Amino acid sequence: MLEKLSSSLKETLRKIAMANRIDKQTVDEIVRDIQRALIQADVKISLVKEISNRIRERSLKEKLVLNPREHVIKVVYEELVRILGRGVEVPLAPQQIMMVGLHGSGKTSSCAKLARYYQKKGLKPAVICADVYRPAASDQLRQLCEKIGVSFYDGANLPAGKRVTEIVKAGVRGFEKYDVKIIDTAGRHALEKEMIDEIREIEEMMKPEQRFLVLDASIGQQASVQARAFDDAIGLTGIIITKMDGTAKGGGALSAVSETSSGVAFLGTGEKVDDFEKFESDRFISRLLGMGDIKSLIEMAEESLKPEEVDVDLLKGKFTLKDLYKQLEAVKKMGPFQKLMQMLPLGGYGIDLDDQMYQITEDKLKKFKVMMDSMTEEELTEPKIIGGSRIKRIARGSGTTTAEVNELIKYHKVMQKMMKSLASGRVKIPMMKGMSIGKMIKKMK
Ligand SMILES: Nc1nc2c(ncn2[C@@H]2O[C@H](COP(=O)(O)OP(=O)(O)OP(=O)(O)O)[C@@H](O)[C@H]2O)c(=O)[nH]1
Ligand SMILES: [Mg+2]
Repeated sequence: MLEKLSSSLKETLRKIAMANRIDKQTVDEIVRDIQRALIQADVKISLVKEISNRIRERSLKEKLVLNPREHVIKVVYEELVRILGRGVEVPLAPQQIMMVGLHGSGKTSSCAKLARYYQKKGLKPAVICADVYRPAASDQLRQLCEKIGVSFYDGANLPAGKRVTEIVKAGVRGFEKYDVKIIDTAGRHALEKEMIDEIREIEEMMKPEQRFLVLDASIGQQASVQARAFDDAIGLTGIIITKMDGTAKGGGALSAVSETSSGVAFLGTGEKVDDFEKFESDRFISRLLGMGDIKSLIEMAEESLKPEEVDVDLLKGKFTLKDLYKQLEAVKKMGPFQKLMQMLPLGGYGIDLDDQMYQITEDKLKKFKVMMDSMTEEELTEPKIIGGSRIKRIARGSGTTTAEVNELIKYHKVMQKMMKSLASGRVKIPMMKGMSIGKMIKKMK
């Protein structure tokens, strides 16, 4: 999905991490890369310009809370989230949902996907087919529903020549005991008056809580025209963009939609019924950037920078192996170590870690923990006392080598020194648990 955009943005972030300094020239370069990536993904030029200006402004003028590289990454991330919109709330409650959209946009498939979504959340969905124009329409929907064990109604029991509104009314009445009633409607080739009249009529009669427009991602920026027209007709509550798996233009549809009064609710990412996901722009961007849960990382970094959050004991200059251990645990809790390392501005130290090196680093940390498990209480609190014979014993006990134990001791010394510098106020490093570990690792390389 949007692979090209994703890989260019990842490359840009890597450049930021590797930059020696964040100055005007670097920011200009970053902005140019982002522009190129967004234009290729079909995002509207005016939006691209806007995001460029904002990144330039914010990167250079905003007061720094994080270090300069992290600050730029944060700005880029927040601005990308902003152009995609936040996504819309989709309540997990009993409700009626009406699906509208042009011919072939993916309404019928999305009805089944949506039913599956609610089913997985523990609600009981049912689907009503209100497409009497295409003979195969009801068979298609019935088959999809049968596959996932969802009840289905198409008015087959009503007299011939029934109107769409009668079918919907009978269906909703019949499914009274169901939580979520999803109504599929017929598509047309264009925004014709009859189609609009028909969906208006259904809308006025049923007053469905949700009115979802289904859009094919490959229409790109055209998305906003359609979204506006349907919004005028029935007041949209959300948009489902389908076929995200098959186009490089997904950025166009996504960003165009965020310009309308409605936002993206779901994404269709394939033909199978489970190829469907709730849209949350921050998650989506994190994934495009290949950064795990960047939002929580940024929040954590910011929080841990607040003065009152600083661990006083650490700053007193007494930094034991146990403290180191605690920090390692914190790193673990924060999720995949590799992702964290990728977030760190390693470039400033001229370190370019490839994937394999990340892996070794994580293994190394695991080993450190095993070694610490082989130490006595005294050794853990007063690492100074660990001399040659103790090192040998610890290595034997933990199945490691003396060189590896030495490395841990050195690791601890560097960290302790950094803590002391921090306490004296000479050096300012982010107190993010884990960030400091990362910096230490870099110093050791
Ligand atoms: N690859 C991919 N194909 C999809 C996706 N969503 C729908 N399709 C395919 O697109 C085609 C049209 O989907 P439908 O669900 O029938 O579209 P519709 O809007 O109901 O079409 P009409 O009822 O004719 O207006 C089908 O072949 C689907 O399998 C998606 O997210 N990814
Ligand atoms: Mg259909």
